[in-house]
Amino acid sequence: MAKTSTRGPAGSKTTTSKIHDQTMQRGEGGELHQIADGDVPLLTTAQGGPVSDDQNSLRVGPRGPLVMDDFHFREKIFHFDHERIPERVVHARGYGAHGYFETYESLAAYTKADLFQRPGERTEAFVRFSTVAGNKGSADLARDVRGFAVKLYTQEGNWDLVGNNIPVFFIQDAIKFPDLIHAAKQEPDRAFPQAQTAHDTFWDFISLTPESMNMVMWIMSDRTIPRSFRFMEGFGVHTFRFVNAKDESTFVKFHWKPKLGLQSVAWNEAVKINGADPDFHRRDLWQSIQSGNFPEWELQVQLFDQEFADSFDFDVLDPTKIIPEEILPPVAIGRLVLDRMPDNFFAETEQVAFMTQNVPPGIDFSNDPLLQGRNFSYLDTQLKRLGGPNFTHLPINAPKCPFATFQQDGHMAMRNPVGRANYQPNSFGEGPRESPTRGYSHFPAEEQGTKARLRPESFADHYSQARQFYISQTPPEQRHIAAALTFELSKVETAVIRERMVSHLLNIDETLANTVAQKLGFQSMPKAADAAMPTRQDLEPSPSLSIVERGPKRFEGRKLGILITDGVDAKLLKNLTAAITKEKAVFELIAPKVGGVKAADGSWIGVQHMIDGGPSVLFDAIALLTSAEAMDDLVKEATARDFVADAFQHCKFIGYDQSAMPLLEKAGVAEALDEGIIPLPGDEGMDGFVSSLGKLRVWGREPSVKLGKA
Ligand code: HDE
Repeated sequence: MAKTSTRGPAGSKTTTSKIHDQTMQRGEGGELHQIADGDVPLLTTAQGGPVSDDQNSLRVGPRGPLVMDDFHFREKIFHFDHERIPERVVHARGYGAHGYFETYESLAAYTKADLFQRPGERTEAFVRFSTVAGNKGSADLARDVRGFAVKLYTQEGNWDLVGNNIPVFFIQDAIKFPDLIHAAKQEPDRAFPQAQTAHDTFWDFISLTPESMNMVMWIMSDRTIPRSFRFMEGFGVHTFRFVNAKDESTFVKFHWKPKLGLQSVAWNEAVKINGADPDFHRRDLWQSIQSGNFPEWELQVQLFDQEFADSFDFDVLDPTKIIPEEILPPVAIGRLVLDRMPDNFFAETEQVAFMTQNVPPGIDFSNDPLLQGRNFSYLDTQLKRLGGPNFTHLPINAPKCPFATFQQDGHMAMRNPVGRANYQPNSFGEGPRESPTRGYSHFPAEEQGTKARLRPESFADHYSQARQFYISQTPPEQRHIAAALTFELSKVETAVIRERMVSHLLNIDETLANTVAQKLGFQSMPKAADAAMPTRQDLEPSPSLSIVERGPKRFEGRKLGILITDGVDAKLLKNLTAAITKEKAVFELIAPKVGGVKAADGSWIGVQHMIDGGPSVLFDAIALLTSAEAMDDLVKEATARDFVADAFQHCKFIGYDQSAMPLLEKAGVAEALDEGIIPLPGDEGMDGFVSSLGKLRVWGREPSVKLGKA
């Protein structure tokens, strides 16, 4: 039988990050073992029993059957077989990080919520970003809404603000949620498409659900293909209430505004990123936090009273509507910084349980029927997913303030009440008691009405805000909406569904409807959809709805891809990378071989990618620092030509030194040099180039490339 001659101390901790020396030893039968040595922790079973051989299962003779005595094998395989838990029914693919929320000023006048009382106070936070429709293993750049779920571990209990990166939703009543999600996810008979809304059942449901039209404009905009979680807005969506110590209520809508501005990718870019790096958003968050560039958002609130609500054009309880920021400017009340990745993805990001009903005193709900339905749903889903009622015992879900309940037992109970009395009132003076003064009090809203299944008249206008969103976009963004609708509907096989959608578009914007119909090859236009209320033409555009208007002013936080070759001018490269670093942006080097390149001065420069592995879609802008001698080979390389042609097509800035001109020519770019194609170092030096990069895209180029033609 196998034997090892040395072992570490039994029970030594296995959670060490130190890399230990492991030695290989041969057992009596000649088998090789890696053995615990010196301070190497000893491998044990989950029961703590020391393990002698983790390479070979117990058997009778070298070629004989395995035996049931092998409790180590049994336990190891048993545990492995149970490693998976059900993925979230929606928002299955997600990525999270820890951080903190910092309050700017006391909000005592509006809310008694403890976290908003003291300026400068920090509250621990965990945030999980997600896509909605795709399964856990789907790609990051699916066209989809992004979840933006924030857990704030306040001193009066956890507050979960479970929002999205879009401030409106598809439906007005939670009872329609299963239908919406069934229609959006893969079709049940064929189990595809995954992580795509471009299919019949989704557009069938949508085209039969006029209340979704505002959301349709948002999801067909570039909001659903964000460049990074770091450059997205987040929204609480519903109207909530702030409640102060005098029990006075103020309505509130929550907005997270990214410090580095908004940015999305182009659709053609998204398609390619999904192939080049399906983990693009994960990697981006990981890299930026690990390198100390902590993403930051400001929490802004729109505060209003009943009088404003009554005078507003739409019902503030309708989650398919916004209150334009130009009408009710949001006020900044704090900032959220993400500065630490989880130690373990499963333990934290996968097991985190967000629930809209987690609110501390001072924050309350409105009668938004979607919100009220959500308050019912989230607890159920955690029970199913995490397997029992004790999911709050998991460290990621447990409050970080003192807490005491009489809850006990159940699967995996790690905390039970101590003492004799596990109830109250009791005569033993044991256990916690409720407090009418310190405990959560629900806002005493007066309610009355007849019990019925109905939808209020005030929810009936389905097109006006959809139109407002569309007319608030810049021309490139309007082109993208038309292109996205065309693409999605081109994947719909059932002609009547396409027509039905265009008939809705006619109620939103006639030019948009005509463009889409023409691009889809309609022979004639359908008539406009019957509308419960006519579309209002008098709503002013709201520039704050445009991503381009909310874009960054600088290249900070973005990534430059620099293609270099043998013979590169090392000094030029150094000047460029120094200018990028000064801008608080990052760069990665790409070369024909991942081993690196030999610069003109003989120095060796290491790189991050070979050309095939580092296409330009992974970067916000590119630079070409090459050499005349490397050009002959480089121009023959299709991926090098794509590197340039894609960057051009995606309207990115391209810096180049003169030696790269043949590559620009071969990529079909040389004859279209515009202000975004910049010779390096150029008149204003590298700083001038880097400051141009702050514009991110040369939108003026777009109509001349295929991408721009809707
Ligand atoms: Fe969710 N939603 N949702 N949702 N939702 C879930 O809870 C649900 C809605 C949102 O990163 C589930 O833990 C209903 C709106 C996010 O873990 C589930 C309705 C908004 C996340 C659920 C909605 C959201 C979820 C699935 C219609 C934006 C991911 C797994 C009334 C304001 C949280 C889970 C995370 C997750 C139900 C609509 C955001 C099933 C019934 C509107 C960000 O409970």
